[in-house]
Amino acid sequence: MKSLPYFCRGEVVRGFGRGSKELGIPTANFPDSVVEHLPADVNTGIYYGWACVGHGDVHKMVMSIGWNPYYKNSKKSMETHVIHTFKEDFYGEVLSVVMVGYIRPERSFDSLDALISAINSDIEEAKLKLDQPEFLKLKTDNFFSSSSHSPSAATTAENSIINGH
Ligand code: ADP
Ligand code: RBF
Ligand code: MG
Repeated sequence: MKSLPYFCRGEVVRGFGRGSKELGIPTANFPDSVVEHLPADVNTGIYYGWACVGHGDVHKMVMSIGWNPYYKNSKKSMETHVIHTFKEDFYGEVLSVVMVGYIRPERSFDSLDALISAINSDIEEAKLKLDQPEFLKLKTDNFFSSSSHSPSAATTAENSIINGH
């Protein structure tokens, strides 16, 4: 995938509310504007990379892009689970991410438990992969310390400038 690493940011919006309640794995959803800017070669599926909320610390993340076949969503989503325990929700804040690698395609499962196990193995794989020097260096990329982290900047025309790499 020649578009990786792929940098983007956007305001965290409300999704279906299923991540934390049903799965125990919250996912911060990006608005449509961010989803629509994805390059054509960034396929749907599960990715790993780095993420930061507002001006906060950079953490490991896993991201799901697509239609959640287990739930048969009609709308394409881009949802990030940040591998960190936050004290509070961060709806309305700006989430900055860099996607660095691809894990697997999205698929359906026979049970909710099977989906949860798959997500937990994705998290373990992401943790290991991101410790490799080539990926670790992106954690300190200037992208995460640049100034355009305000919700207004991220939701307006600036998306066309800040998405991409
Ligand atoms: P929604 O369907 O609205 O996205 P979720 O159940 O997926 O609801 O929960 C996502 C929300 O949980 C995020 O928008 C964020 O505010 C909060 N949250 C708390 N901890 C995390 C985390 N580690 N990763 C992602 N989101 C988190
Ligand atoms: N949903 C699916 O339907 N199939 C999947 O294979 C799948 N894999 C996921 C992997 C990760 C790492 C994450 C964070 C989410 C995944 N999801 C998948 C999305 C999940 O169904 C979604 O986060 C919840 O429905 C909450 O919106
Ligand atoms: Mg979510």
